[in-house]
Amino acid sequence: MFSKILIANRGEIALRIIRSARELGVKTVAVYSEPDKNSLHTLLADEKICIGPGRPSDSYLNIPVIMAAAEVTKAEAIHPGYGFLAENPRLPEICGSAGITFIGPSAHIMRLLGDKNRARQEMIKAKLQVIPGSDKIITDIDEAKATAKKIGFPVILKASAGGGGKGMRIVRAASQIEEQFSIAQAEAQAAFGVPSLYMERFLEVARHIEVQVAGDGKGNVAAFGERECSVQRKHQKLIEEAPSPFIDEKFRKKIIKAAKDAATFIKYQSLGTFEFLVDENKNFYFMEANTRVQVEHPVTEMIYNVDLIKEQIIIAADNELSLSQNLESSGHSIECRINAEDPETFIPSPGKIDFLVLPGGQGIRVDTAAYTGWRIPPEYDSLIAKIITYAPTREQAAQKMLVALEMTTIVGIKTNISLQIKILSDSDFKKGDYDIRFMDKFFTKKQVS
Ligand code: MV4
Repeated sequence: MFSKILIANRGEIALRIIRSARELGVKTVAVYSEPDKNSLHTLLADEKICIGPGRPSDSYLNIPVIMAAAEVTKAEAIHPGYGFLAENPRLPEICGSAGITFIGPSAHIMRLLGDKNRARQEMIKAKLQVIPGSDKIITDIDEAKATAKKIGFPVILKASAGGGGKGMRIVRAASQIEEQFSIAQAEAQAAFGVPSLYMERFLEVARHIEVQVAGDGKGNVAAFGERECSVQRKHQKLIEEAPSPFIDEKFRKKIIKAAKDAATFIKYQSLGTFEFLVDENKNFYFMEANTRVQVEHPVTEMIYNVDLIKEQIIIAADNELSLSQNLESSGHSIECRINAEDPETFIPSPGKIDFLVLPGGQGIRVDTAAYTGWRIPPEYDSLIAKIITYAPTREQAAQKMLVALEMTTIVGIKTNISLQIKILSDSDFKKGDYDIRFMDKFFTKKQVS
């Protein structure tokens, strides 16, 4: 096992990684930007080192400075968390040449799955069902028109360098394809520096369901059950749960097998997530794969009684999967993301937390780096806490969440807690009767009432 690792991240995920590392007897180095001087990860790590100003590109995204911090502190490995450098193949590459272990997949796997068109083609080879679409990058408008005609409207144009909803355009009719293609190409070029687009048929009614995997890079893969992530707004997930209320045991076996086969096919290494769209008839289609630990990993941890971050560190240290390949889950877990933002306008609300009371008790977990007196810096995302509940049934986990949300007090900044309470109280949510259109419908319903 490593004796010391550096955490190239901040906030709740930095604390989450410190916790698992300490349980493994591994010392930690926190890196922080100037506005994060009083952030909790700098207080709880064994060592800390300032890596620059608040702007992400000057600190948490600055590879040379992070490598220098690892060398100065003699850290043997780097954990990137999520966001920031987590899916940048340059980091594992440079770690390799510096003799430092990157806690995550190889640069090769990252490039393969980070290119969403390439990932799609690779998953066809792995015999996964993908959404009907283009078989390569579409380079001009004539090709776009011909492909759309072949697969049928509505279609969706996606940036190959995108993912997570960035750089997508839905096209509902042939008359719009020329305009939408040009816009999407320009957007992809501006956002990612690459104009590459691919096309899929747009599924109007679908659920976003993802499967957690862990692999050793040698073809051994453990696949966990699914997470249901359809409650999202503008591609930001708000609530995740495991298992999905939509999935029965027979279907679960099929989707887990698909993810496991896919990860085995590419000899996946480290923690990863395979995302699927599931239609009304329970057809499931590979959408994209993420090569990092995800924000919503706790719901899987709760029902499988596993510490995924610990496993991720062990895989990186030993090149071996210590997990049993027959995993069993029980109960139900729900996660609500608490954001520092106006619950109606969604405008971020950074500032000082004057008073903070977090919920607790049986089956309640809070992953956060917030504390009374902390000033949330405006430079970073607005996620300030994740409340996670666990109970034998979905109804009990949801009831527990409602009480936990009501017993949470955050004074000084605006949060989305009141919105989360309304979602948990919604009759369709309570029934588990929702898909990716849920939040749009939810806001429409609210206008009417
Ligand atoms: C889709 C889709 C329907 N059809 N692709 C969104 C995030 C990124 N991972 C891909 N996403 C989607 N891809 C096809 N072919 C629906 C989504 C999607 C979505 C789209 C519009 C509005 C909200 C959405 C929420 C989740 C997924």
